[in-house]
Amino acid sequence: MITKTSMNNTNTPILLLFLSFSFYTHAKTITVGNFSELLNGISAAESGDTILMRDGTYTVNNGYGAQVVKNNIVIKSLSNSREKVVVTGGGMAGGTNYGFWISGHDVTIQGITIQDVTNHCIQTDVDNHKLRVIDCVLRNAYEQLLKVPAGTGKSDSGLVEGCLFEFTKGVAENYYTGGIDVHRGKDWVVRNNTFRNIRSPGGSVAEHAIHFWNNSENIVAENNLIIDCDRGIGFGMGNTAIHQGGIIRNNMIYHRSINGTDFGDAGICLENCAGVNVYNNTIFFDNEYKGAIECRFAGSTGITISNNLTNKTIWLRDGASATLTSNVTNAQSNWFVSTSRGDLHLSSISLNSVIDKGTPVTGLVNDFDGEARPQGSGIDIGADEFNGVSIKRKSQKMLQSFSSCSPKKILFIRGKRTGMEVSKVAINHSNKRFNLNGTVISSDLE
Ligand SMILES: [Ca+2]
Ligand SMILES: [Ca+2]
Repeated sequence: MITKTSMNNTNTPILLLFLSFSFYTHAKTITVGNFSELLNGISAAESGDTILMRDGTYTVNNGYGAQVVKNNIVIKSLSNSREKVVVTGGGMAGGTNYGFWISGHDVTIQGITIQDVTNHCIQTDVDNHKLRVIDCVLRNAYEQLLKVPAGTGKSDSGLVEGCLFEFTKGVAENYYTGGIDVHRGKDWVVRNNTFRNIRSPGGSVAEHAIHFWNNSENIVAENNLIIDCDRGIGFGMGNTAIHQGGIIRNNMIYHRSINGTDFGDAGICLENCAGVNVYNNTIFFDNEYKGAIECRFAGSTGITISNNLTNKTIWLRDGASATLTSNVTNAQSNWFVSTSRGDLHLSSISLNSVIDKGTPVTGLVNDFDGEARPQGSGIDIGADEFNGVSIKRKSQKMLQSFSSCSPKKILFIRGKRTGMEVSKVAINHSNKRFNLNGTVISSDLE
């Protein structure tokens, strides 16, 4: 059932006249437990209200989805467990258009899963402002998972943070799909999200995991993990309207080698983009595609590409220009913790090639993990700032040593990340022992 809780619940009669007014001016919470209650809750909500969704499955039963037309509404899970609060349609060919269709401004969707719909898990109306999608799962839509269509103005100040976008069977239903697809976006931040398997099954390449295209400006895409998607991050599209400004940094993008049909394409693609800064991303492809980062068309000017770590080309094509600084494009698999798992954190094997080898960039203050940069003597190339104690046991050598580590560092043994955090390291070369956190754990030092 639906329950409403006002922030004002005093029973003092003399104040009732005033409270009847303040009741409607104070935010309230509305708790719901199924899709019909969710629709009723959204209908009853006013600006500033929060709808709390109990754990459970919310089966879309109106063939369309939940429409949010009022401004300043929060819809979130009561438990903050996004896998336990599931809004589901009837499948990608099941006739349910959306999970949520949003024309209200300043709307937050948080801590829930939205899946198995025909069009989009979430779609806004045109010229939408301040959409926030936080800690959600968007999976299995026939078209793009999150869609912001083109109007005449801009859809501005959106935030997509900490979400998972995926196709659970490893590939999409058709090529006309993508992760985040925003037209005429301005001042959006897309950070700390994971994208998996946004891949075309045939016909043509799928859209990007993150795509801000015609007439977008000042977009920040940072600290995202993108695995096995046809295209990673795209600003602009085609040789038409210019995408202005923005930053793409600290993202990890991996694509495995796939037998059979695969449309693997660029990791980062700028098409007719002006003044975009692309720095400290890590891109590793085990497939055959040649371009890790691509800039296209003569409208692509004023672009800087710095400190990126790839095993594929940075490709300026079709008349594009860019300034390239301190990029490394010959990364090897063993420079990373585990390419097969898409874990592109640095291993100690990369020490001589990329660690402390980067160029300082204004605004670069942390890494993919949110850890402060620089660690050691300089910025590391790529998305990960190495924060480890590296020990090669069999070779009888210490690559680095620390008498104390603040903050804690991760222990690497022979280039592999262990689960051990190290706060204190002592090395005794006379008795061939080293001591981690007060415990002697090895005697094979020389
Ligand atoms: Ca460093
Ligand atoms: Ca790190």
